[in-house]
Amino acid sequence: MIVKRYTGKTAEEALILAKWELGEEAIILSSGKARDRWWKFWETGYQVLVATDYPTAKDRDGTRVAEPPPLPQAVVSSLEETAVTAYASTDALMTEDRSAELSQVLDLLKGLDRRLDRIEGIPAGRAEEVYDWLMQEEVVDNWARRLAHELAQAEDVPDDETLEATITRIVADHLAPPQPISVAEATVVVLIGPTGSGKTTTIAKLAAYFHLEQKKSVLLITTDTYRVAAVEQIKTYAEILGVPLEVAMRPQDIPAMVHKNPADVVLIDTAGHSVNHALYMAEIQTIVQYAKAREILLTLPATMGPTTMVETAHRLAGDRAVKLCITKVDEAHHGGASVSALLSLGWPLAYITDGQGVPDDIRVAFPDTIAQWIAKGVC
Ligand SMILES: Nc1nc2c(ncn2[C@@H]2O[C@H](COP(=O)(O)OP(=O)(O)OP(=O)(O)O)[C@@H](O)[C@H]2O)c(=O)[nH]1
Ligand SMILES: [Mg+2]
Repeated sequence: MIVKRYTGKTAEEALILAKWELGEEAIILSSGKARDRWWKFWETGYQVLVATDYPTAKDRDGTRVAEPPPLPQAVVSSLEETAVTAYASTDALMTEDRSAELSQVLDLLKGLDRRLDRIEGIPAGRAEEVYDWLMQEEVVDNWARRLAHELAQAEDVPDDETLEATITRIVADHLAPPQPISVAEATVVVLIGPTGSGKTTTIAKLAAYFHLEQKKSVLLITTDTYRVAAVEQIKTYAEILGVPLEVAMRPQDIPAMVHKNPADVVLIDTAGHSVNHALYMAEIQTIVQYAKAREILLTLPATMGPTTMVETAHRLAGDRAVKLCITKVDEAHHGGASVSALLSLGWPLAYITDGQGVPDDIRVAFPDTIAQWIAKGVC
C-alpha cells in the first residue's frame, strides 16, 4: 500500500493532485488544514492523506508506465500562483532592510542585559553606591563593576569611611605613583600626541618649569613645519622664556642641533596628525631614533572618549615605553574617561594640564589627585 500526503490551496486542489498521481482508486485517509512549515511559510491550505493498493502512474524505479491525464487548468493556474507568491515573499525577505529594527532590538537587549547584570551582578550596600557613583562619573562599566566587586570582597573597610574617601582610596590603589620627567642627568624628551592635544603648550609649560624654577638649561626643537604658524607659536614661547629654539626640517638634522646647543633638557615638539596617517607614524619613529630620546611624553586630551584614548595611545606609542600627560582636564565634564583609560593602559602618568596658562596650568599627577577627580568631580 502507498500512503501519501498532498497539499493544495483548497481541499479539492489537494484531492485532484492526489488522484492525478495515484489514480481514481485512491482512498482518502484524512483531510484538513495543512500544517505550516517554517521553511515553506507560504504552504498554508489543505492537505489530504491518501492511500492506494494499485500501482501508481510511476512504477517503483520511477519510470512512467502510463501517462496520467493532464492536470485541470484551474489547478495548474493555482499552482503557478502559489509559486509566484512564494518567490515574491522570499525576495521580499532577502531584500527588505531590517537593520534598523534589528539594531533597535539589539539595543533593547543590551539595555536589558545591563539592567539584569546590575540587579544580579552588583553587590548591595557601599559597593552599589560606589558603582553608581563611578557610572555617573562616566567610568566605563567593566572598571566600575570591578572596583565595586573588589570593595565588596575587601575585609578591612572602615565603617565610618565616607563615600568620597572610599572612592578616592579604591581608585588611587589602582594607579601607580607619578613619573615626572627626570632631569637629574641630561635628557631629551619628545612630545607626541594627536592633533591639538596640547603638545606645544605643554612644552612651553615644561620649559618654563625647568628653566625658571629648576634653573636648568633648556633647548627647544620643533619638527612641526607643516602647520602654518606652528613655528611662530613655539618661537614666541622660546623668546619669552629666553631659551634657544631650533627648527628641524628633517629628523636627520636633530643630532647636530643637540650637539650645537648643549642643554640639560631638550624638548622636541612634533606635528599633530591623525593616527591613521601612516607617514606621520613613521616620522615619529624617525624623530625618536635621531633624537636618541630618553623620554617620550604622550599628550592625550581628557575630552577624548576612553576607547579612543586607549586606541590612540597604543597606536602612537607602538612598542615604545611612553609616559602619559593628560591635557585639558579643565575641559572634561567628567574624569571617568581618562581614569578608565589610565586604568586600562596601566602606563605611567607624568602630568596633568588643566588650562591654557603658561607656565601655571600643569601638575604632577599623583594618584590621589586623579582619584579625587572621580570622587569629588573636580581635579
Ligand atoms: N583648556 C585647555 N586648553 C589647553 C590645554 N593645553 C593646551 N590647550 C589649548 O589647546 C589648543 C591646542 O594646543 P597646542 O599646544 O597648540 O596643541 P598641539 O598638540 O601642539 O597642536 P598641533 O601641533 O596642532 O597638533 C590651544 O588653544 C591651547 O591653548 C589645557 O590643559 N587646557
Ligand atoms: Mg603643536
